[in-house]
Amino acid sequence: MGLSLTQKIIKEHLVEGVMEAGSEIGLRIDQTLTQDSTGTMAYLQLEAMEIDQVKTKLSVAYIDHNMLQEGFENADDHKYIQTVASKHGVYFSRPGNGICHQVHLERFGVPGQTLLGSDSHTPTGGGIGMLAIGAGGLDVAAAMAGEPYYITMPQVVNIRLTGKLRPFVAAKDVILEVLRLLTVKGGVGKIIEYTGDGIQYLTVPERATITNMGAELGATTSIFPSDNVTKEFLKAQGREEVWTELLPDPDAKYDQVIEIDLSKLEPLTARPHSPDNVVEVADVQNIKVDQVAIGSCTNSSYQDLMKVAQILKGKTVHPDVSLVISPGSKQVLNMLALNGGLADLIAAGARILEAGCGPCIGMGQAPATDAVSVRTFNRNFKGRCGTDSAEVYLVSPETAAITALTGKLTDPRTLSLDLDVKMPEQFLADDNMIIPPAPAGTDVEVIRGPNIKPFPQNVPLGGQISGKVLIKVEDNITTDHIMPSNAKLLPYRSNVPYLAEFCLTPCNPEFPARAKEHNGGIIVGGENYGQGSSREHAALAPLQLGVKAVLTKSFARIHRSNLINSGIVPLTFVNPADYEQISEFDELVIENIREQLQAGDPIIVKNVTKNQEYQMNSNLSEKELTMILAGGKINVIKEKLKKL
Ligand code: MIC
Ligand code: SF4
Repeated sequence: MGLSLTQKIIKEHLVEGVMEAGSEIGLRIDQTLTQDSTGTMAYLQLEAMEIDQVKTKLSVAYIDHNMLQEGFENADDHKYIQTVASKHGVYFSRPGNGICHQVHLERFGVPGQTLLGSDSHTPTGGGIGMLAIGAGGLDVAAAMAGEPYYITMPQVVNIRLTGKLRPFVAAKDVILEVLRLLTVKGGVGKIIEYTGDGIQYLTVPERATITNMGAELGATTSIFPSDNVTKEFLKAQGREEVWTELLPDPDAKYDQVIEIDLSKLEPLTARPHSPDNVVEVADVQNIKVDQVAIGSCTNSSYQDLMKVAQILKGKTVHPDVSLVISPGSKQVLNMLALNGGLADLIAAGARILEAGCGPCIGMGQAPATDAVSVRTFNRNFKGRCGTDSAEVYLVSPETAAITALTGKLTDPRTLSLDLDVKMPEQFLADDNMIIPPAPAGTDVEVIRGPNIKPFPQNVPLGGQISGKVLIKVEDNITTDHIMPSNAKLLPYRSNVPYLAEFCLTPCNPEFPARAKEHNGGIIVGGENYGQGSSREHAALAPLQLGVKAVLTKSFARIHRSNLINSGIVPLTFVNPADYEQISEFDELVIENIREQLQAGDPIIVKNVTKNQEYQMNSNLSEKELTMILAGGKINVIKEKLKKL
């Protein structure tokens, strides 16, 4: 039987397990990436593993998130990352060089290789034919130390793209359509593989827009074949030598096949407050808009920003709109500066930021009270933009640009303009903002500022878990709810005790105080708990507050792993209706938890307050069980090191 592209890459990297959906597999990781807001933690953990030089083919540390330097904190973290990277054999991408995913695609990605990144949008690399997976910082640190990455072998879903996009319908509309079809939990436990005649018309940055936002489906990753389009892109980046052809076998078998005719797609938008709340732009036209934000790792390629520049050329941004542009990389910004595109953007009134994540993670440019903000980003969760009452719509760069001119959400096909943006034959490939590591053995001093505090560490699991239900939350709670990130909090990513004071506060401002009052306890959640980012702070902050277990209808993949890595027990209801029975402040007890977990049968949770019992699944793999019993991954690694 033929193999899918995913199976081919997994087969090539399989170090443990069998390639059957549902069984645990260990993968050899070729490349890693970190960014600064998850990176400090990842490198602290790497240091704790006492590894001298990273064991990967390539590891890169990017600075792209914490770019506002209101105080010393972010600059301290940048210095720490720069020095620790240099010491351990990691390349360092300086602040200003761009967003990790975009720069990695441009300068480092290699078709057929595996990439593990401490950021949920690492699957952007799938645009170039990499198997690129997002994970918590500790998993990435372990991969840098040469450990395999363990996952449950996902199902492989084939999305066959046919036809060709019509003018003013964009790659963003393709992934919004997939989100409309599958929803934000439709990709959990799955890898999405794109094939079909239609992919020949999609450039690598367009493909990367699609794989990037596969994160919003909850998918393990998304991938496109490596074909002539990939070759042309790599050639234009001066890296043709890393290209190899990588296609699925013609008789490859998939777990599910979905067909999308590109020629039938319309410009789409995800309405507040979820990326799967998708409708046609034409159906919600004329909503008055206060802010337009263009950029992010989803949509700030050269082509994206040149289209925006052509739409804005010679015009002025609507008087009621603030247009902000955050370019994805120095390469793109520099090329636009040289070809006049940047001048067109500035002349039209765009507010130009440095290359980085910027407003996507609420680092500045928070909209006004009750404002409507139209963004080319990937997430529109409530409050993520920095303003709780703002309404965020996600759209393509074409829709965003015309909207900035009209002041109303506008279907870009109303433009009487022929866009003419071609892929450059040659990108401006200058890696002067990437610093190679010091040669192995060099004595590099690692600089640690006062912002870097020790991270909480768990103890081995005791005989029983008991505690109050500190909070009960609904479906689709994001890590932005669990551990909010914005310009005020992001600087404290290396200071978990401080961050913990804000844990789950968007759901209930009392949560941290409750947790302290009751000496920790238990969280109860609905479906897809912990969707969104890879930040392990969404597990470390609850750990800091004494949370012992999280009971939900289902978990998002990365957050579940982060809980396990932190030694917090994740359980799901055998009977989801039991969720309704539990109330906040109920006293729960799980007796003989170690034995119950080891037996592998449903776990009995007693509700002492209501005199009820619930059955819960743990679904722990052997490796996960070891971590939970040991009180987290670091304890397992330390044990292993002791034995060496
Ligand atoms: C995000 O888009 O939410 C982030 C910020 O990039 C996160 C990582 C983080 O929280 O630092 C992600 O997507 O993993
Ligand atoms: Fe940065 Fe936004 Fe991409 Fe996260 S989603 S990596 S914050 S640009």
